Amino acid sequence: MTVLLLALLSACNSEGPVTDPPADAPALPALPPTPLFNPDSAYAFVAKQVSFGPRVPGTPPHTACADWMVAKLKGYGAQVIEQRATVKAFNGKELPLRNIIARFDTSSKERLLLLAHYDTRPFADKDKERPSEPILGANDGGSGVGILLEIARQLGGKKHGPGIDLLFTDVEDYGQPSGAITMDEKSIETWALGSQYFAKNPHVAGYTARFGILLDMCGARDARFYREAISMRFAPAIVNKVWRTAAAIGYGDRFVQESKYFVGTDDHLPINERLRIPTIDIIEFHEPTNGFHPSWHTHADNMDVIDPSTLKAVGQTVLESVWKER
Ligand code: AHN
Ligand code: ZN
Repeated sequence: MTVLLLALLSACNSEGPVTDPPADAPALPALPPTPLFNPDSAYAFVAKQVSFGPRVPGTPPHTACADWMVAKLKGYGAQVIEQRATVKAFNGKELPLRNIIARFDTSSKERLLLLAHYDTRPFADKDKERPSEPILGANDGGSGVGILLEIARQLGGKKHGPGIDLLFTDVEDYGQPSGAITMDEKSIETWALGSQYFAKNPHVAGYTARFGILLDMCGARDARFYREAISMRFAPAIVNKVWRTAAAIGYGDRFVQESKYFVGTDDHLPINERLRIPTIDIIEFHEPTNGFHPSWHTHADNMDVIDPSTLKAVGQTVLESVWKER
């Protein structure tokens, strides 16, 4: 009797029977482990961009930074395609446009698109001091590019699922000054000129991709990323996939399962609207300002804002999301 009672008790405590998988279960091919995103390397890539000075289209620091990016990307084994054009800014100024596309595994017909803008805002229109001078754009511009360059370093030569195109857009941030959200159609069209150009003139005839991920302002200390409204309109399944992936690898605190409407437009809009590639925007929502980070479009957008642990949370989540895609 005592023996039976003990047996019953231990059965209640156990988590259920431990059994081997059935012998006829198909063996899944093991996925190669996801490369480790190095936050110090990404941080150094942001610092390097900032060291050129403001990357305003048509200025020498912009050219020097673009040349450095192209050399780096080629060094990691990418095929690099540049798109050059002249575009007109909202103020009538003619600007040289230079989109940079780095292609990995060009033989693969299945593609994924990762993008970020590398130009920086030509004025600090949200700053009380020196509002007509250009900003350093460590977070706004620098962070997304830094993360993508580290992803390029990790992808170089490694075979995984779909081929990857990295798109570094130009002339994203030369738009008509306005607040977020409250932008009319005409004002919206003055932003993201490089992405608009790409959507009308893709680098490969008939280009498409399974999905796209845009990185914008992904470097500030303690940054939180909410489900962004334009992304939810065009690509809710991709938002869910990426946010779930973040939680699965331990970044659920950074990627919050809540939607916020605070972005007027961004580089993902033309890609969604014209190319019909479901593309999301990973962009910080800053709770205290109910919108962008306080350094946004000010001279405070410098290296003091950038924290490697934020670069890591975003970079590892994006790497994991593309690596698990078969
Ligand atoms: C607005 O919503 C006004 N701008 C989002 C695009 C942007 C500008 N991202 C960085 N700078
Ligand atoms: Zn900006």
